Amino acid sequence: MITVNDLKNAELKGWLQGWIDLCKPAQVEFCDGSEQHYNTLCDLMVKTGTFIKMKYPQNSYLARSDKSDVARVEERTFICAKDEANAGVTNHWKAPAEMKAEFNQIFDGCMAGRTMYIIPFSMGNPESPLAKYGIEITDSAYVVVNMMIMTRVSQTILDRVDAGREYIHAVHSNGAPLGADQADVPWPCAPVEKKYITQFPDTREIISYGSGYGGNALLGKKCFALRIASVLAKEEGWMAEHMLILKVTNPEGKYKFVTGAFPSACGKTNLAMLTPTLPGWKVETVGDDIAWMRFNEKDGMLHAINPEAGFFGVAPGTSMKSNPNAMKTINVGNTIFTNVALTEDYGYWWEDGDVKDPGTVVDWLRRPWNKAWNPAGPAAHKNSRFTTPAKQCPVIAPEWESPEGVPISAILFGGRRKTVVPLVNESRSWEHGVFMGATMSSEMTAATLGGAGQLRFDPMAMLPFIGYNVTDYLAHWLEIGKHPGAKLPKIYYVNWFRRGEDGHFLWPGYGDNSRVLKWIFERCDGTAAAKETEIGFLPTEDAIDMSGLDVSDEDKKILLSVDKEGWKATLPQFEEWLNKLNKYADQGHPLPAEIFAQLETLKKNLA
Ligand code: SAT
Ligand code: MN
Repeated sequence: MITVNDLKNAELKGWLQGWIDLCKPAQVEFCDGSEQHYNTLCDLMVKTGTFIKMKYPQNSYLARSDKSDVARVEERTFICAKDEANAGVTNHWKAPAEMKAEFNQIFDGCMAGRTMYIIPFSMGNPESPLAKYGIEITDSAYVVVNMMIMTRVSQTILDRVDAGREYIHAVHSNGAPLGADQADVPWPCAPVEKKYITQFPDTREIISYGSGYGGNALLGKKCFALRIASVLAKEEGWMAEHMLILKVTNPEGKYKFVTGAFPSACGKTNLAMLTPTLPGWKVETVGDDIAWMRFNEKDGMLHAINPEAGFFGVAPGTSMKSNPNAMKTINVGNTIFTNVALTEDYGYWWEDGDVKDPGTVVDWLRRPWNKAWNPAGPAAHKNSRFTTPAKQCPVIAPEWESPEGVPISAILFGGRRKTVVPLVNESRSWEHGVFMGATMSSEMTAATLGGAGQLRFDPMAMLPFIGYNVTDYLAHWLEIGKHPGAKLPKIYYVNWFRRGEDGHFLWPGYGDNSRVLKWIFERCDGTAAAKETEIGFLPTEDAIDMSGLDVSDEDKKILLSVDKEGWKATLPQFEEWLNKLNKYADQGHPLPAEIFAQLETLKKNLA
């Protein structure tokens, strides 16, 4: 086992030793990414009670979190840029020096009685020119094994960093030191008001304290691959986006790659692994959450890589009906379940899965649970997750680890809109597409603050993930559109969630979304028909393949037409939103004039 003293890189050594001196762990352990280390850590967690070994699927474990530590905590997430205007209206901000001073106190001794793990990892195939490396320090074995699934961890990466390769500095602690006579708990963490998820864009650092859950602690994911990467992408002329990547192949064997940005709970993972209902069409998966895209100078196209190596998917609602390929991926084994229910025979269970009534199970709060007892809450937490290797997915695209990435022909944006927004709408231009992304929105339900009919905006599905001012982010999107010699992807706004007056879904969704993908595929080839409307190019009535589909003519019409009055009524909300983004205009962060110009065009078209 290597130690800090074996390293040659003075910067790396100094950084690690600084954190060791501050955190005061009982021991330090380097991670080499080996199966042996993975198994050792899993066995250790079974002994300490963090993990339960499951009987099914094979080589899989269940973890149950503290009940206060179940999701990303946006109100405790900060962009520590030089000044507040650099963080912009979509982020919480703290001054870097202040934050560091506070960390010097709260990290002092925070790993007492615990092991500090050092994880060298790569986002993307380590041999890809689009990949970036990181080192995460953590006191959580749970984080180590999840990082081993979600990223590429290896000794080679440590060797390359030691030899001087650039890396992102990431530090995580559960914030629960263990006293000499203190009994441990299965899921150590700090109370919500002591949690901090911080990004320092100027020094490319991530420091996370107090939470062991998901994106709070697996720092390669949202913290690195989106918040920090979005800053790097702006500086270096590429894009880090909250997008799935899929490959769609037509019956003649011709294929294209498409990315899609959707807010959470809009079925991104399902779309990425879709089983087409159209005969002869095929969809394969490159990624389900994050895309890094860069211009390829040979073909002028944006090429995308999936920086991740696994899926961290929401369990409830995943079933053989909603996403058979995700179920098959999980069932290969080697999966970590977090906060799902445990069946009597040590298998998994969650709401809206394949088994309707599991009998008596142990719920995520470790209590006996049975449907017949009318329990107060669900057996699986609604943000319960599976962590599973992408390579196990039966429809993983052969190109998914391609070093040069996959050429992107189309970008999809979409939200959840019951009204107004048609099934699919092609942007007139890149700039118009950027406007569509900037005004991406979903309806709030009556239960959400703000009430029904109000829109919740989520630009490019990046609201909590843009590591700098959102206006500069939109300017960067426009800048990408001006890349010399670029063959830009076409941009589409899709809406699977339109409803009729009586509330029924107009569109079946799931595998039938392949019909929309087919139209987009053929638009990219210039062979599918469209009509120009006030809001963009919509499919003509018969341009979308509706063969064998049980949708009434009346519903088809609504799905493929422009609700002019509805759009007009939306305009004031668009305008209010864009003005809100523009808060730091006079501090050097104006919303690009082009975005306002697009709003004016839309107004004029609808007048
Ligand atoms: O917890 S994660 O940020 O990794 C997943 C999510 O919230 O989208
Ligand atoms: Mn996501």
